[in-house]
Amino acid sequence: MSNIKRALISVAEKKGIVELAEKLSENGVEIIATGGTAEKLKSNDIDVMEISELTGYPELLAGRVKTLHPAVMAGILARRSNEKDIEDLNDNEIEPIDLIVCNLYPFENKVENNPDDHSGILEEIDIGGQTLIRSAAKNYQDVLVLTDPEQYAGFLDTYTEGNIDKKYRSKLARAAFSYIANYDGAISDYFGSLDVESDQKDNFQVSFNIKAELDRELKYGENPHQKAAVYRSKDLLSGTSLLSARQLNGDDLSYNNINDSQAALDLILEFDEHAATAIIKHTNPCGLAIAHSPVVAFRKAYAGDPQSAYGSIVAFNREVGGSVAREMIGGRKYIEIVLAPSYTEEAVEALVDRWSDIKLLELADMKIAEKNDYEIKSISGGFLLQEKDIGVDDLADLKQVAGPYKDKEIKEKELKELYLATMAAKHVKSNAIALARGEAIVGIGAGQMSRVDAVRLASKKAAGRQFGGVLASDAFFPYPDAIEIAAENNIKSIIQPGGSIRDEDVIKACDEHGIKMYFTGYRHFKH
Ligand code: 93A
Repeated sequence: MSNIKRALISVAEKKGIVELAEKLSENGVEIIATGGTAEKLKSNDIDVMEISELTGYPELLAGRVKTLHPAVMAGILARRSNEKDIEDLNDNEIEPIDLIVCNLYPFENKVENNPDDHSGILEEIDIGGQTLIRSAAKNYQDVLVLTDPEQYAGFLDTYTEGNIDKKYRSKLARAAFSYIANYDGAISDYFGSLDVESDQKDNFQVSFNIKAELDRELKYGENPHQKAAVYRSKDLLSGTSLLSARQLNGDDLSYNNINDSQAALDLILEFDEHAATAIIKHTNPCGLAIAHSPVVAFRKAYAGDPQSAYGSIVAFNREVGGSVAREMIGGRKYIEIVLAPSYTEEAVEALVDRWSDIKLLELADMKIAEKNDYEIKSISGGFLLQEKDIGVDDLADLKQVAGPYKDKEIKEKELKELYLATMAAKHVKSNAIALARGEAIVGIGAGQMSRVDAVRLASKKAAGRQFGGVLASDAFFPYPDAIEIAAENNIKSIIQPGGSIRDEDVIKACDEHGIKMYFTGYRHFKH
C-alpha cells in the first residue's frame, strides 16, 4: 500500500467524493477539506479537518483565499527525499500532504449559462485549486493528484492493490496539467471573446486557443509508414461533424476514409431542396446529381463517371431505402463507404449482403455550418487557419455578361444546372472545371495546373454528353482559349466568378460563339 497519510480534498464537482473519502478514511488517511467539501463529507459521517483549522485563518474574501497558505503549499511541495525541505517542514511544524483531490470552479458552465455576468464569471476563475493541482503535479514523485471523478475508481484499485508506482504518478501529473491547460484555455478564450466584441468582430485573428482532444488513433496515416490520429475540437466547428456519425457496418475508418468522407459531407451539405447524391474519389467528386428521388439522383450521379466510381464514397442527403440500395448494388462496382442521414433496415441488409465490409455511416443531423467553422492546413512550424468556404452561393442575382437572351429570366432548369456545376467546381481541386447537363455532372477536370487543360479534361470525360450543357469554373479564365474549347464542345452556358484583366476578351469570345456567360463574383479555389 502506498504511503498516503494525509489528503486534501477540495472539489467543486462533488460526484463520487463521499465514496472516495470513505475508502481513504478506512485506510487511516487523515482528510482535510475546504468549506463545502468538508460539509458534504461530515454530513456523511466522515472525519474531516477543516482547512481553516490547518491554516489558522478563516476562508477570506468570500472564499477567494482558502487554501493559499504556506502550511498547505509547503506540505505539498516539500521533496520527501530532500533533507532541507523536511527540515523546513519540521521547523515550521508543517505536515506533508500526500494526495490532492481537487476539481475547479465550473468556469465554462458559468460562461455558457450566464455569458453577460462578467463579475460572476471572474469569481469562477479558480486560483487556489489550480495552485493545489499544479503543486501536486510538480511534486508528482511524492504527491498524487486527482482532478476528475472518473479517476477515483481506478485510483482506489491501484491504491488498495499497492500498485502506485512512478508511471502511475506521472500519468496523474500529466492528466492534471492538461486539465489545467484546458481550464486556462477556456479563460483565455473568454477574454479573447471580450476583445473581439470591442473590435466589432471585424478582425480575424487567432483570439481563440484551439483546444483539441484525442478522438482515436488510426492504424496509419495517408500511407502505411505514417502514424496518425484523429483529434476533435469544438473550437473548429458549428455545423455537422463527421465525428458524430454512427457507423452501422464495416471496419474502422482509415485516415483516407475520413478525409474523403469529409469531402463527401462538405459537398452533400450544399444540397437541401432536392435529393442529391455525391460520389467522391480522393476528395474529388466523380459524380454528382440532383433529382426528385435519391434513386434517380444516384443513378444519374453514377452515370457521370462509372469507371472512376470504383471504391468510392457515396453521400446522400436523403434516407437510403431498399430501392436506393438495390440501385447501388445492381451489377455495379464496389462502393467503399456510404454516408447518409438514415437507412432503412432493408437497405442495410441488402448492402451488407452484397459487400460484407461496406462502411455505412449515418449522420442524422446534416446541417451546414453558418459560422465559426474553420479549416486548418499545416505548414512547417505552424498552420494556416481560414474560415470554411461557405455561404456565398445564392445564384438568385446572377449576372449574365455575355451571349443571347440577356434580358430574359434564367429558366429553372438552367439555374439548377448552373448551381450543380458551380457546386461541383467548388468542391473539386483547382484548377477545376465541371460540366453539367440535365441535373447531373457529366464531366470534371480536376487539379490541373492550367485551366484550359481542365476544360479539355472535363470535355473528354463528358464524351459528348455535355452537348447543350453548362460549364462552371472555380476561378476566372485568364485567356479566351478555354472558351474556344467550350465552344467546340457545344457548351451553352458558362458560369464563373469573373475578375480577370482579360474579362472583356473572354466575354467577346462568348458573344462570338453564342455562349451565355454568368459572373458570380465568388471564387472557389480549393488547393
Ligand atoms: O477562490 S479560490 O481560488 N481560492 C482558494 O484558495 C481555493 N482553494 C480551493 N478557490 C479555491 N479552491 C476551490 O474551491 C477548489 O478548486 C474547489 O473547486 C472549490 C471547493 O470549494 P468547497 O469545498 O468550499 O466547495
